[in-house]
This record gives sequence, structure tokens and C-alpha cells, in this order.
Amino acid sequence: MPPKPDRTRTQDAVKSDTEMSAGPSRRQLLSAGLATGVGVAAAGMAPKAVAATADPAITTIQDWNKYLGDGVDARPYGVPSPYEKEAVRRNVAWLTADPKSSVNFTPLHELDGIITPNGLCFERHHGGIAEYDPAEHRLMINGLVETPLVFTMEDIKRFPRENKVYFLECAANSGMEWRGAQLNGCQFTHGMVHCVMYTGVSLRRLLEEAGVRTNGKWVLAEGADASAMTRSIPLEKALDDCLVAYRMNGEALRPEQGYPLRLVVPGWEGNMWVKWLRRLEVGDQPWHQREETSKYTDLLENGKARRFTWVMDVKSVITSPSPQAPITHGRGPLVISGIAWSGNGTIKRVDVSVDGGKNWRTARIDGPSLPKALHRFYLDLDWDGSELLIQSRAIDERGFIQPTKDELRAARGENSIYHNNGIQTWYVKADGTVENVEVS
Ligand SMILES: Nc1nc2c(c(=O)[nH]1)N[C@H]1C(S)=C(S)[C@@H](COP(=O)(O)O)O[C@H]1N2
Ligand SMILES: [Mo]
Repeated sequence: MPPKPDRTRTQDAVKSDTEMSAGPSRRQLLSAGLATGVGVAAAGMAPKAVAATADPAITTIQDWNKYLGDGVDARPYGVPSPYEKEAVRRNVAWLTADPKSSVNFTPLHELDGIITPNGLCFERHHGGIAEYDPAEHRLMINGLVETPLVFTMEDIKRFPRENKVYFLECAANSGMEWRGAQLNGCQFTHGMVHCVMYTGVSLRRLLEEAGVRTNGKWVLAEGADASAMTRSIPLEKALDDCLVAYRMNGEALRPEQGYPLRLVVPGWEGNMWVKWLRRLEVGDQPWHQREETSKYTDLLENGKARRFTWVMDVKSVITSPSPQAPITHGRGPLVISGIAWSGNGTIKRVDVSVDGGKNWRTARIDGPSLPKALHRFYLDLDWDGSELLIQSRAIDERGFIQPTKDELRAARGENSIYHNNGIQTWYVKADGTVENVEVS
């Protein structure tokens, strides 16, 4: 089960738990009426440089010029520079009862491009990280198949391989923000998403090997961790674009991400991407119906629930500037940057507003535009130092437009936790600090 927000905690508790340094008023609703003296940066405009002779970093000899550094035998597996120590996953202690059934968050504000480094992919697990000897790992396919099969890891690596870049988003991402602005940083509001290149074999290929019977309609995927997490996937999706993956960004899956084997269910909510995958059972009904209650439903205002809301809707967020990535360089050239994604395919366009959604400009998408993967966008501005209410709004290839939070609440009420893809607002103050707010 996903983490649930604890509504009894105060805003100050949120602040101290997340070690944020924001102002006291992040729940305030700001009217979208700020003056904006912001121009789109002229082509080729560059930040001003200091004359070389005036800069001691140029005119004096630095420590690192005086000594030899580490040799090639010092770092068999490289780690980031010690100056990058802020680029780490973080959790929010009050969200869950125990860190072994919990979540941490990708530091989106520290990243660029579309690929999440393996060590920074957020983790969500219900029974802690399972540590496996791959030689002992087996994948079984049983149920409504002609030939039940058991594969070793070696067997799986002898099937034809595919390389695919996909985002994974937990359905609870942004769930704490349903009722209003709460957590002060895109790491916490949007960090239950990552995007890596997977290497694996198509699930279709493995199912064909076992031979799915005509009454097979669902694939039940089971994990080998202590939670033995089981999820049902409609056969149609299983035969479409799912992968049984054993590598991420070229290297073996990390233990946190399901080493040695995980299911990849492109564009669909993260809980179906079963890690430490050990069994695929073909059945004629979904696993959910065997349980007393169905998990991962969206409770509506009228008491009814939305079930089987698998596709992750079109969404985006500005990652910089943002509460954890304030503007420190003053007025002048400013790079606004963010990510956009959709479970429906590619992102067609991203609009950015600096006045709380009154006016929009088309952002520049840079880097690969791959279906069901993160997209990186930029808006290059000349900032005059005035306050801004920055927002991004993504549109996907099927024409779906990211809604405002008010539109979402009008449609689904306030009881939901899952599938919050509403437009995020950051309040940029004149001193460059940034706060999570909502505009009305
Ligand atoms: N076996 C197993 N698979 C699992 C889980 C789990 O607890 N056990 N958590 C699921 C949930 S809810 C999510 S959001 C994703 C998170 O994937 P990640 O840890 O690679 O970010 O894994 C899914 N697969
Ligand atoms: Mo999740």
C-alpha cells in the first residue's frame, strides 16, 4: 500500500521533517495578480562574465593544481563529487510508520536531461529491499498456459533483448498535495518518478514460450520480497509493451529496483511494476477480486471509487527554480527547466506561465522525445527581479492537457490520494527564494 498523508501534522512539522527553509505561509492562496516584468531572453544572450584579471579563481594557483589526484585504482566504482552531496534521495519520516514499508523521493531539482541516475531513483517497497543471489533466482510462468515453465537468469538473458526508456511513477505521487500546497520542494511533491533505460526481454515473448490458453485474460505478477507483492495486469497490456527487465541504464538492476528481475509496465502506475519478479500466473480474473478489498482505488466525493485507473495521466513540473533550487544569481538570464511525461505516449508541447496561469508561452523541449518517457523542457528568460508565479502545463500526443488543481478537484473531489496530475505553482520571490503555493 502507498503512503498516506498524515493530516494531523502541522506545517511546521512538515518543514522540520523535510529540512526545508521556506517561509511560514506556503498554504496561502495567492491571487494570480503579480506584475511581471519578464522578457523572453534574446537569442545568444549570455550571463555577464567578470574580467579575468579580477577573479582570484583565475589569478591564483588553486590547491588542486598542486598535488596529484587519485590514481585509476582508487575508485573501482565511481561516486559523485563530494560537492554534490545534496543530490540524494530523501524520505519524509511522518509519511509512513516504518522505513521498511515506505518511500523516498528522487531529487528532481538536482537533475537535468531525461535519465535518472540509478542511485537516485526513488524507492518504494512494502517489505524492505530484498537482496538476491541471481544464481538462485527463478522466474516461473504457470496458470492457464500450455507448458508451465521455470527460467533461470541465464535462460532469460538468452532471449532476444530490447532497450527502452520509460518513466515509472507511483500512483501516489503528488498525493499529499490534493487538498492544498503542502510539501516544499519538487523532490517531495513530484519525486515519486524516475526514468531509465531498461534492457530485457518482452513479456509477450516469454508468454508465447509458455503458450497462453484461450481463457487466459490476466497476468498475475508476483514479487519474491517479504511483501510478496502481487499485481494483476490485463493480458492485452502484457502482450503489448511490457518488459521483463534485468538492466537499468546499462548495468544490472539495483537491489532497490528489484535486482535481479523486474516487470516494466510502460505508462502505467508504478505498483504494477513488480520487483524481484519470481512468478507470472496467467488467470481468468484479476487478483484484486480475490482479495477482500481492492487496493489503489481513487475515492470520489460521492463515496464511489475509481478502480483500475492504470494509465498515468499527462503531467509536468518545473524543477528549477523550485523551493529546493532557489535563484541565487539575481536578475538577468534565468533558465526555467522542468520535466513532462504521459502514460499515453510522447509529450507534444509544454507551456510555461510566469503569472500564475494568465499567460502562457511555449517551452522548448530538448533531448529525446520518447513515448512514455520523461521529456525535458526549458524556457530561457530575462528576469527583472520581480515576483513570479511559475507553472508548467503539458499536452500529450493524444491531445490530453494537464488540468489545474481546481479542475481536478471539481472532477474528483478532495478524498483522492492517487493520480494527482494537477498543475503545480511555485511562488518565486524577489530575493530568489521559492515557495509551494496554489493560485485561485
Ligand atoms: N515486489 C515488489 N514490487 C514492487 C513494490 C514492492 O513493494 N514489492 N512496490 C511497487 C510500487 S507501489 C512502486 S511505486 C514501484 C516503485 O519502483 P521503484 O522502487 O523502482 O521506484 O515498485 C512497485 N513494485
Ligand atoms: Mo506505488
